[in-house]
Amino acid sequence: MSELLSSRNDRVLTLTLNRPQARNALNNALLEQLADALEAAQSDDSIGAVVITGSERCFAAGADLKEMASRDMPATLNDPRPQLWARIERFPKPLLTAVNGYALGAGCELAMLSDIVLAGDNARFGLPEITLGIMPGAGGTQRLIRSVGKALAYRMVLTGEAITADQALRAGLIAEVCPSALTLEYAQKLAARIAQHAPLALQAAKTALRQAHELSLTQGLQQERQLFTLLAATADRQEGIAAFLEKRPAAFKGR
Ligand code: CO8
Repeated sequence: MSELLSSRNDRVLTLTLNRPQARNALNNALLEQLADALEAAQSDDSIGAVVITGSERCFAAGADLKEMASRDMPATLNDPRPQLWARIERFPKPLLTAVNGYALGAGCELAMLSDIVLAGDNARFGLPEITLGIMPGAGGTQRLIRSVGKALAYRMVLTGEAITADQALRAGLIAEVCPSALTLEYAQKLAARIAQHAPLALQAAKTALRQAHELSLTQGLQQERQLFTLLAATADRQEGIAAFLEKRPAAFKGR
């Protein structure tokens, strides 16, 4: 059976990590399948948003330690992983994660890379790399501190201890805590609500939000204005405003 399952419901694609024997550890093959699936979703106009999930007990237990154990420094230097992560990160459409159980190491990094994280009340987020004599290497230090701030980021990275879903919610790491049996359903419903909006507007909004961590406020405001101005050239902008004024639902076309 494939280690990445995919299913479609209307405009939402769900990708399910499926390596239960390794607690969904993200080996290179699985990361590559994820990158391939997202690139296919990118060029498929009928997909408006993607949800990545794991099992009810485990989202992903991190990088595959059996694979990693065999890599020395030169092999780590030439590891295709950074390129695989970059391909996943480039996905321009809304990307949600529905997390139940453990999201550790690279699993936590995958959730942090996504745009919106929903978590079951049984979820645990952690970066345990320090306990293995290593450190986070796929965005863990950089994304965590930007998302939860200094105090919790240092504590999590230097102790390797995980936090609960409620702590993650309070810290701003995730958007919502759900009963674990409903996490995926809630995430799919949220993704469906998002996916009904104009695709170009969603993409522009995502681009602007992402740049907030890269640019100065002045540069970010300029880029926001440019993207806002570009959207004025879209048919969907005319349609969205006309639909509001005519008191009818908008029929967006992605143009
Ligand atoms: N990699 C490979 N196999 C794993 C992993 C993993 N990360 N996690 C669990 N497994 C395997 C176990 O070895 C075990 O296999 P086997 O049956 O053959 O012995 C099987 O899954 C079941 O594991 P457990 O019995 O431990 O399952 P539990 O349900 O009791 O516990 C946990 C689940 C809590 C998730 C536990 O397995 C665990 O702590 N796993 C390791 C978590 C961890 O340390 N993750 C960090 C990995 S390092 C990382 O992500 C760094 C990324 C940096 C990348 C940089 C690239 C450039």
